Amino acid sequence: MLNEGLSKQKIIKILEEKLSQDFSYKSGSILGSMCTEPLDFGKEIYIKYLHKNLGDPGLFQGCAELEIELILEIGDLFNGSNITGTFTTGGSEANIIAMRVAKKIRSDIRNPEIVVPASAHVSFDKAEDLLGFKLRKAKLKENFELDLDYFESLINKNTCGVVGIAGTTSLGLIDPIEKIGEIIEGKDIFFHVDAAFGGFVLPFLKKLNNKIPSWDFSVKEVDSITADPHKMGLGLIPTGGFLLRDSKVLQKTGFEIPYLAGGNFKHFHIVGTRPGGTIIAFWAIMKYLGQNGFIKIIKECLENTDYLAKRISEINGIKLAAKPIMNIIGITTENGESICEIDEELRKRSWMLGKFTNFNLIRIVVMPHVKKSHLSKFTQDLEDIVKRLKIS
Ligand code: 0PR
Repeated sequence: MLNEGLSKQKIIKILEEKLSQDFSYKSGSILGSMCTEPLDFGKEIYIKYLHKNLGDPGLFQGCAELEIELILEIGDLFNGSNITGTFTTGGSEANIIAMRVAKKIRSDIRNPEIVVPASAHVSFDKAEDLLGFKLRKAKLKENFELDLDYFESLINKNTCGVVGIAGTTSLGLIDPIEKIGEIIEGKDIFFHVDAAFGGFVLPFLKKLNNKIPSWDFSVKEVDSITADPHKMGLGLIPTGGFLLRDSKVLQKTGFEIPYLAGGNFKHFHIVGTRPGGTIIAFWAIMKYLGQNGFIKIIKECLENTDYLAKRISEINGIKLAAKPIMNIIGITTENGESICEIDEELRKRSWMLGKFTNFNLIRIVVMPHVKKSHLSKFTQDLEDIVKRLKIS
C-alpha cells in the first residue's frame, strides 16, 4: 500500500486504462451472458442508497419494509398470495438457501437426497457440496427436455426436495412443473423452482399471448422460487430473489442473531451484511417500468431472438439445438461434429458466447443490450466460419 495517496485524476486514469480491456455490453460482443446494463434510473437510485445494510434490518426499517413489499409484489406476479422471501446475492445463493430449507425441514431423513434435472445450474452442485445431501440428476431426452419418468424413478423415501427449472441455463426451456407437482403431491417433499432467468421473462411472455405452461405459485405444490432481478429484471448486480410460499419456514429454519444493533432478527441468508441499495433500486425499477415497460423490453428481445433463429436456420451445417421459448438460443452442428472449433473461431472475432460441451451447443442470450445490428454482424461471421471449417 502507498504511503501517500494518489490524486483522484491519477486513480481514475489508471482505472480507465486497466478496465478498457473489459468487454462492454454496448459493443454487442457479449452474446452469452445473462447479465446486462442495469436500467439508468436503477443506477441513480442505487448510488443514493448504497450504504443501506439489510444484514441488520432493524436499523433500516424503511428499507426492510420495501423488501417485504417488493417480495409481495413479485409473489403476486408469480400468482401467489402473501408470498414471503428475501433478496440474495444472486440465483446461486437463492438456490443454496432453498436446498438448505428442503434439507432442514426434513431433519427426520438421515441421508437426504434432492432430485434435479441434468440441466440444473451448477449452484445445485455447490449446494450438495456445502450442505452434504445427495444430488440425484435426472437425465434429459434427446430434445433436451426432462425425462420425467427417469425423474420420478429417482424419488424415494430419502428424497427431501425436488427442483424444476423455468428457463434452463443452457436453452431457456421450461420443465413440466405441473407434472412434477403431481408426482410429489401428498408427499412431504419440498418443491423448488429455479426461475433465476425465467422469472422476469415468463409473466410478460404470457401477456404477449405466448402459451406458457404453469410454472409458478399457481402450481399448488411449488414451495419456493428463485427469480433474479440482476438478469432480465435489469437490476443491479448483486440482486437475486428467493420467494417462499410458507412464511413459517423462516421461523423454523432461520438463524437467531440476538445481538444486532437494530434488534433481534432471523437470518436465512448465506451472507450476513447484505445490500439494501440494490433492493431499493429494483423497487424503483418495477415502479418505473410497470408491466408495460417490461413487456416492451421482452418484446424487443423476442423479435431479435426470432431474427437470430431465422438467420441460423439459413446457414448450412448448423442448426438450433431446440426451438426457443424465451430469449435464449442454442446452436449446434447438423452432423453432430463438435461445436468447439466454431466457438473458438467466434471468440477470435470477439464474439463471447456460452459453450456447453456436455450438450455440444453454444448459447446466445438475447439480452436487452443485444441489438439486431449486432446479430446481423454476428451471423455473417458465423456463416463465414462454418463455411471455412467446412462443416456440413
Ligand atoms: N439458476 C439459473 C437457471 C441460472 O441460469 C443461473 C446463472 C443461476 C441460477 C445462478 O445465478 P447467479 O449467477 O446470479 O448466482 N446463470 C448464468 C450462467 O451460468 C450466470 C452468468 C451470468 C454467467 C453472466 C455468465 C455471465 O456472463 O450462464
